[in-house]
Amino acid sequence: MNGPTWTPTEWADGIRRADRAFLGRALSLVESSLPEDHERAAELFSELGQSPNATFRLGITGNPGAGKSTLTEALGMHWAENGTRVAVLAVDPSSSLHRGSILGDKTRMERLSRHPHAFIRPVASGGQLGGVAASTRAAIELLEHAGYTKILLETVGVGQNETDAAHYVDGLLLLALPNAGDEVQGIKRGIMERADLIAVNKCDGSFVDAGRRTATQLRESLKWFHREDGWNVPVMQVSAATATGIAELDEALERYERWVRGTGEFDARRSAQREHAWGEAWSTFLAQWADQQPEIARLRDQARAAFARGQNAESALRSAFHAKK
Ligand SMILES: Nc1nc2c(ncn2[C@@H]2O[C@H](COP(=O)(O)OP(=O)(O)OP(=O)(O)O)[C@@H](O)[C@H]2O)c(=O)[nH]1
Ligand SMILES: [Mg+2]
Repeated sequence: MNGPTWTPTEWADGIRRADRAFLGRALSLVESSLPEDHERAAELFSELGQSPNATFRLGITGNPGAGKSTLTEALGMHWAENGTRVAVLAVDPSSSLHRGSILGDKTRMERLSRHPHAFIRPVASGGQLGGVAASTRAAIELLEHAGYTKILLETVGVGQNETDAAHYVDGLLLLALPNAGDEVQGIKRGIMERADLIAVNKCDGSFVDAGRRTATQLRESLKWFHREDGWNVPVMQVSAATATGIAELDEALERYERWVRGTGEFDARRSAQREHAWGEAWSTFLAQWADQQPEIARLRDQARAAFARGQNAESALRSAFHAKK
């Protein structure tokens, strides 16, 4: 990334002041696919030190069109108006193809994006060095160093490895929709199992009754899932568009946060996520480092040639590296 050459200390001070220019550039560094940008980011992180723990990271998931962006704005506004500093990361799988849907989301979060207590950042879902999970985690840490205490992560990727929100959030909110039939909507079992809270959105106008019925159905189906940690997943009824039920949702979230911190589950999740981060960082680092060692690169090329001739990849690598000719 080109641009001003700030020293790591200047960078870190800029981040701590939540200077938007510094923050924006630092976020681009961690999203970059250039190794030299990652070197600069690594320097910045070592200057920043350990990230604050008193933050809450909430993932918002749900089928396309469930109202994730609208709810992100409504909840974000609720927090920002109460003096909480809130940052939004919108992970959108389609953004690596074209930026269209991100722009759509941005305009939908128009009020929040103008709020002085808020910061909104679209996250592209491809091309980052070390993968989406690594750059999203780094982005979250930067935002926390900048003093944002609530981090909202809009994602559609629950259950998929790369964009899996479980790798970086403290709580997951699933958005459902009122539905008239008796079948519970096409929400995958895996997502139901992972949600810490469920909100039936669009409970407004003619959907209020259907929303209430859907909430009851969802509560019924939750009985079939056994949560080992004993948390009772609340099912809320909200309307993101009219900001109805948002204060109640916030209360439920506070209850959840108190519970998750109180049981030690919060720390357990964060350290499991850190372990995961370590694994990813180690593989990325190792691969880059190894490519720079002439002897290793020579054996890699030898294996690659065998692979090109039709040998199985792993067997080609194993024979090249064991043979060490
Ligand atoms: N009636 C009603 N419409 C809503 C509500 N929330 C969102 N919508 C509408 O539903 C549509 C989709 O909302 P979004 O917030 O973009 O949904 P999303 O889940 O972010 O969608 P993707 O990011 O594309 O998956 C928009 O037209 C919204 O205006 C609500 O509470 N009530
Ligand atoms: Mg959206």
